[in-house]
Amino acid sequence: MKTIVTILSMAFSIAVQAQSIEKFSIDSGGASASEGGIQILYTIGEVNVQELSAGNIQVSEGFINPQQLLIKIDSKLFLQGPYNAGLMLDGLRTTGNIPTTSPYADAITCNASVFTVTGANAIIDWVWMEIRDSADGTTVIASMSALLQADGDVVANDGISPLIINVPEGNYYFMVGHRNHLGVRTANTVSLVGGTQSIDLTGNIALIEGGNNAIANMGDGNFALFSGDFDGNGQVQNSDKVAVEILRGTSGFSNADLDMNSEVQNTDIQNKLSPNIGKGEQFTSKGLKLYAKLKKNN
Ligand SMILES: [Ca+2]
Ligand SMILES: [Ca+2]
Repeated sequence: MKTIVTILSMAFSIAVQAQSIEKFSIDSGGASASEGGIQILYTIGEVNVQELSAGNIQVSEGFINPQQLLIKIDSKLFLQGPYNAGLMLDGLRTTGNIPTTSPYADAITCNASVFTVTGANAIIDWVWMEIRDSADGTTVIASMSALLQADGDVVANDGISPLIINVPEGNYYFMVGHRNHLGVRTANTVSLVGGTQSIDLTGNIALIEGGNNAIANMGDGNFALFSGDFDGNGQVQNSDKVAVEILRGTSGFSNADLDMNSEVQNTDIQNKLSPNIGKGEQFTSKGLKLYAKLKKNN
């Protein structure tokens, strides 16, 4: 809209100068203007491709390109590993072990200063978000890394703002994943339109595909993504346990650190992996998780 108005304004400005006619502006709501044998009629959204000329005046009209609305997603989720009484513990942050580069495929970065925030908005870790096709819940339309706050808010890489996604307005499945937790997908499509859309995955199990098989009931009204998927294959299995066992005693940013306190310990296995063996993601990820980048040795 802005483009065509500008073109028309410029064209008419030229005409005005050539004809020495008093200047005036064309508003953006649709109107008509005429001078020197040329009449311009326009409405917003109208496609009108033609050349107009009279004497030395020439006006070109073209396509109006619709501007895509920005969609903001204000989502919320909990991870079972660091979950503690309505918040998540930020042990990775306090030990300086969250990388400024996302571990997922897009490898976006953040400023280290986002990790200085404490309390409910302290950053816990990176998570992965996908917008999937309404006609096929396995087809990914858009995806991105995001940061997770202690109170469950999923934010952009500035540590504060809602995520902004670049997709046409419409209905989509929404999926969230984490490097050592089982991802979840919405049971139904979510309507995404311009403005900020709230998608809270912490308190209503009916929103989650697979219900109780997909997400852990924390017993206090909140639900959290199952911990224990060390190798990121979408299932918590004995093979995850075996792999974590040999990493006990190591520290840092590790998929084996299931409670996310920066240490790989027996408690990670006993409390955050073994109880979940047999659990699996309740949506199709087409084999290995597309979002998993970290492998066994991390
Ligand atoms: Ca696994
Ligand atoms: Ca741990």
